[in-house]
Amino acid sequence: HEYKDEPQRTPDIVVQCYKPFNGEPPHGVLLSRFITPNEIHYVRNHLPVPANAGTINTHKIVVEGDPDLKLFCAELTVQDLKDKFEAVTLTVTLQCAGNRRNDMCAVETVSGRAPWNAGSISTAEWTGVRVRDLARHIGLDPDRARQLGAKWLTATGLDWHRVTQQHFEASISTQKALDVKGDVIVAYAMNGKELPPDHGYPVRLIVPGYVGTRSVKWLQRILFSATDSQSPWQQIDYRPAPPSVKVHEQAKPQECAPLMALPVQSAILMPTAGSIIAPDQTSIKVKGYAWSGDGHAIVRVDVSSDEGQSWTQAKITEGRSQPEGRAWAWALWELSVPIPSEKKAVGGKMTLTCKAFDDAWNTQPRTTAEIWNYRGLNCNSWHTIPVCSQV
Ligand code: MTE
Ligand code: MO
Repeated sequence: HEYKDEPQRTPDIVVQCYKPFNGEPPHGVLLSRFITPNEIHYVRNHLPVPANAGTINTHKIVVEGDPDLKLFCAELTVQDLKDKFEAVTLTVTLQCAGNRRNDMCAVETVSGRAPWNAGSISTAEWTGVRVRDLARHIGLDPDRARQLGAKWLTATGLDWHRVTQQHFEASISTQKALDVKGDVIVAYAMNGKELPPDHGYPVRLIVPGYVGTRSVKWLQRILFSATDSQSPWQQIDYRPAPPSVKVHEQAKPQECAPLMALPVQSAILMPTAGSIIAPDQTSIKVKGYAWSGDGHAIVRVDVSSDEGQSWTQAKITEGRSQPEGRAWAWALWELSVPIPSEKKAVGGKMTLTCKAFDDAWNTQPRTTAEIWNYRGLNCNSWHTIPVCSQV
């Protein structure tokens, strides 16, 4: 009965898990739009959708500092956010740390629950107010934060873990939160509409360029303090261990850094794995996305049809003109790949692989094995899918 207040969801979403709800958009639809429609934006919940989230008229968020810091404490309604602070709209791609976990599962069993395919990533236009402005409202700017040693911002959600009696919570550095170029906002609109229940109604944090889990939904409190959240989501879960760690009992989370800014990623969404090449087909249209963390723009995407021996540059069709150093959204790309005649033989097999480069010329690791971790986090190796000719 914990899950009795779950919202209605479109049957189009590909469900990874019902309780808590996790689902990814159908890949064809995801790829057909630069901005993902609200109804099919991937959903990653750790807990039941909170029933006590109030409405956009009654909900309040608290912005405060640890008592030692002697900052003001502000209680703000959504109307206060709209009245007292400048509104900003940002196009942001959110990606779950579990995106492409299925590729990690293919190397070795992982403990992360949902075997996400390459669709736990989506892009939306988020409207809200800058956390930098909220901090200034309680007397905190970057200099003051440094003097006070207020290194962390902790965001608390309204969703609740019945057994451990904890609200969902995650932290980011105050440096990122207050950076003019960090673009961290408290959002009250998604693609021009109120946030849907699954995406944090009525307000959520948006931390562009960082792993999705820092963008805390159903936001009830922002706290500045010297230490980060002691929640398991901050201290344990989102810390990739080296491949030598096979099970949770062997892990030493305190020796592993938490995921914050994510590395460069790309994936092929069209064709889908296992697609059949028709006998008269001489080429195949390959399409996908590429994205990099921390505001890095995608500058090139290459595709290979021979396991990475040779590569051809794809055409970036959307997402090329984003603000410098603040390219928070993905790029979409496509390429027509010729099919060599020997691959057209009955039962002939071919693979398609992509990799992207960002504007710091970071690229993706070749194999999944070299970055495998027992939780199946942060899979950004070359993305390969098999296709074959008719049998
Ligand atoms: N915030 C709260 N309060 N509870 C959650 O379970 N999940 C996080 C993050 N914020 C979560 C949360 C994770 S892991 C991800 S990837 C993103 O929300 C997903 O956001 P979305 O469901 O809007 O796509
Ligand atoms: Mo996530």
